[in-house]
Amino acid sequence: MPTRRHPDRDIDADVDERNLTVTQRKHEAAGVKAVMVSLKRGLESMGLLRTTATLAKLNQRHGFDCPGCAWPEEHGGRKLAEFCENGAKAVAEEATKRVVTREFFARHTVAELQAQPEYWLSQQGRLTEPMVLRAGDDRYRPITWDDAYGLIADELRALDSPNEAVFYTSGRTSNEAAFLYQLFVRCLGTNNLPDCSNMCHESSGTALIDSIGIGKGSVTVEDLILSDLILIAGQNPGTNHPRMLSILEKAKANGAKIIAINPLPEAGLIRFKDPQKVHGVVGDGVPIADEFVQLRLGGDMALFAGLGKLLLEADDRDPGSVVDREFVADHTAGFDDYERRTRDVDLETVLEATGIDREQLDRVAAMMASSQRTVVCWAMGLTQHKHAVPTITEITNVLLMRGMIGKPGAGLCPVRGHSNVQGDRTMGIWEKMPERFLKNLDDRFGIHSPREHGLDTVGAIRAMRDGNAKVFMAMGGNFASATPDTEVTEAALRNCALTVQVSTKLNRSHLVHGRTALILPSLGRTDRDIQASGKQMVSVEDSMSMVHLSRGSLHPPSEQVRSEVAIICQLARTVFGADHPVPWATFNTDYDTIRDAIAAVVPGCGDYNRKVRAPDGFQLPHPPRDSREFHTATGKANFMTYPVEWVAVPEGRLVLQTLRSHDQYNTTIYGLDDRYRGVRGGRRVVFVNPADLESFGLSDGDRVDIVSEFTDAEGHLQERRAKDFAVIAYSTPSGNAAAYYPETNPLVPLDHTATKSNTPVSKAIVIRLERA
Ligand SMILES: Nc1nc2c(c(=O)[nH]1)N[C@H]1C(S)=C(S)[C@@H](COP(=O)(O)OP(=O)(O)OC[C@H]3O[C@@H](n4cnc5c(=O)[nH]c(N)nc54)[C@H](O)[C@@H]3O)O[C@H]1N2
Ligand SMILES: Nc1nc2c(c(=O)[nH]1)N[C@H]1C(S)=C(S)[C@@H](COP(=O)(O)OP(=O)(O)OC[C@H]3O[C@@H](n4cnc5c(=O)[nH]c(N)nc54)[C@H](O)[C@@H]3O)O[C@H]1N2
Ligand SMILES: [Mo]
Repeated sequence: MPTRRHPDRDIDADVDERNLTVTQRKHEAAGVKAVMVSLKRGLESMGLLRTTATLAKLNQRHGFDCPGCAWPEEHGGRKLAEFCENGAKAVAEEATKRVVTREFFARHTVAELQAQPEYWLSQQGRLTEPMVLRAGDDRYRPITWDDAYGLIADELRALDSPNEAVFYTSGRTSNEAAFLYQLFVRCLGTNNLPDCSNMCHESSGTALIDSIGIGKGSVTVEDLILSDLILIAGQNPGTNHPRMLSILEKAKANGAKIIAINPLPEAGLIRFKDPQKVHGVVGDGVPIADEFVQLRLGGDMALFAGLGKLLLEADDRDPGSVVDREFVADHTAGFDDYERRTRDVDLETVLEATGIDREQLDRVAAMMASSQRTVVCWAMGLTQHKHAVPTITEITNVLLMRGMIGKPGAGLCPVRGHSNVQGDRTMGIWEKMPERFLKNLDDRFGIHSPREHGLDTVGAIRAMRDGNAKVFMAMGGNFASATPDTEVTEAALRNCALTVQVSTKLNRSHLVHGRTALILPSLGRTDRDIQASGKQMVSVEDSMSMVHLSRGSLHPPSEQVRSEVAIICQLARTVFGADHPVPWATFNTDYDTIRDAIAAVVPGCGDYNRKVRAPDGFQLPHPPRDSREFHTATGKANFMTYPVEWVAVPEGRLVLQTLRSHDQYNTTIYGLDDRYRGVRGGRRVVFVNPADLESFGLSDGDRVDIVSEFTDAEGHLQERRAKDFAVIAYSTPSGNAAAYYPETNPLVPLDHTATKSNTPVSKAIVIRLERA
């Protein structure tokens, strides 16, 4: 087994953005180029043998789950390695032979590292041993694991209440680790379990729980293939869920029509070349979208309200042809109210809010009216708006009216981000888990879980800012960079007595720290995990509720790196002592024992150890999908109505969305190119409609500061500034701009969150551009 390189120097990462070039944006995604890119990247950081060995195990039945995204495999599809460019990048990032050692930390003060961009930090390689930054010291020093656990235990004991501690989770954590983490936190006595989902699909969960009684999507991959119409709203699958494209291509081959709803003409929605098929290699690619609805940011709620009205009118012309009366009568509540309100929708308002023309609205309505099997897919373009929850509710209303839930080929498809973000929730990572789960937990272990709701991500930042939370621990992720209002968040983290980061790679959250700070290096998905009883495996849940095993096989970056499970168990033993009702030592020894506990506690997970070992794993129950049962307050699926909202653009201003380039995984930057959008060698760019540029007297390539404007809770006008961006004339609706996350997170106001879900509004920030 090849060992990892221990460099005595830093890894070069070209972070000079002065070589920025902009070319034509790409119309198609994937193709041979993508495969070449992925192999090259693997070769550079993993070496040839390791690259072939690793990519061959990706998403295989006996391999590991891709840490790239939560898109599922097809049934039986896990026999063949299916990989995509961005999955390979995610793997290479973790499986890299580069390492960050104690010598690295000795060479650099924290202040020096702070001056490095995120890209440089992640390029240094895998973390190899626990490090501590003590109060007053200028750099991280090695610490033993036992001393690290002791330090955390001391700080936790010093708190007046367990509610002064916050435990964040990012969505890569396995089901086993997530289950133990929430158990540890609830044994401590708090529900402060914010997670990345709070910034991601929280709005989907919130809307769907009210409407259909479960916060998860109602379709499988097979449903997509069977559907005759797929709407893709607010999602860029070519970059963020590339494997979804091959399913879309299959659906298209079966005759499905696809409607892309997006302010930007994203590559992949327009054309896709399948690298595993010959015609993808030589041909022009298959045009994916039959209709491209280039709507204004935040126009989706109005769009679906308008479509609802047109569908009701189509039903008037041919009663029963559009509204599924039987489904509505048997399975839903609130239709009359919905119908009355939707008939009143003003189509002029819809056209203004969306910026599309009446002909296109009619065309889309006609496609929906004649469809027998409709799926609607969505991601961050819908969830990160102030009116995200009502928007997703409106989409649900339209599908309910048409009886498109709980039948083959139709349904709701929120496409999740992190590879196990959905599983973490199932396992109890939520600041407000339902009573049934908590009671099961208490019964199984003889503990008393707290019932008072805990802090979500935004709540946690406020609590740390105000001195109400003093210990911050993160199971993965990069809290400092991923959260909104960077300046405020960084000050909040610095306000803590202790910050603890369980991580695989160096990131900014290690450098924005409390009075004392710990870095605890953990194994990743690709690493082999050996405990006292032998080799361990973990399990994950994908975007469509399929649960399956994942087995890493690579040699870990050092002997000192621990699994997340081991870290939690050892910490719990230090905090609670050996005499505790939870068998932490046993859990650590054999992960099957954790799965037995999961089977007893988590609804739908009975007989977990056996079911998860089936070749393709097993699917968690989903009452609406399985049997058209809706566990809501009314016992039916609810039509819910909210006043139609959209995003107005103030005079002389723009509304900015923050999004991902083709060369990053959230805050981990792989490189400075966004090939599909034609940007090379730089990330500090802002995409603006050419007419807007002209009206501001700016031209393509000019340097600007982006200044966001908002009113705070006291009604005062506030500003935030992100400096020195190049403007790029781009196809985006007039009044709308786009720039990359996390560079623009300083512009997102902390208190600017979605109604009901409290998700930061990362897709609609009012800005002005100032010449730099
Ligand atoms: N390679 C790679 N894969 C990833 C990630 C990654 O960073 N890199 N991140 C993972 C994670 S955690 C997540 S959550 C997903 C994110 O997956 P996406 O949601 O695809 O990610 P974003 O880049 O935020 O893209 C948002 C899309 O919505 C569009 N949009 C923005 N506002 C609106 C709007 O108001 N209406 C409509 N209709 N469209 C809008 C944007 O133009 C863009 O196409 O991807 C996951 N997969
Ligand atoms: N402005 C703006 N902000 C956003 C978004 C946006 O669209 N716009 N998107 C939001 C969304 S959708 C999300 S999901 C969040 C993402 O927020 P996070 O999940 O917090 O961020 P990531 O960048 O995915 O975290 C990367 C870090 O996780 C660690 N890591 C990776 N794998 C593992 C592992 O297996 N174990 C452990 N312990 N650590 C690991 C590495 O150290 C790496 O540096 O950001 C949100 N923030
Ligand atoms: Mo996400």
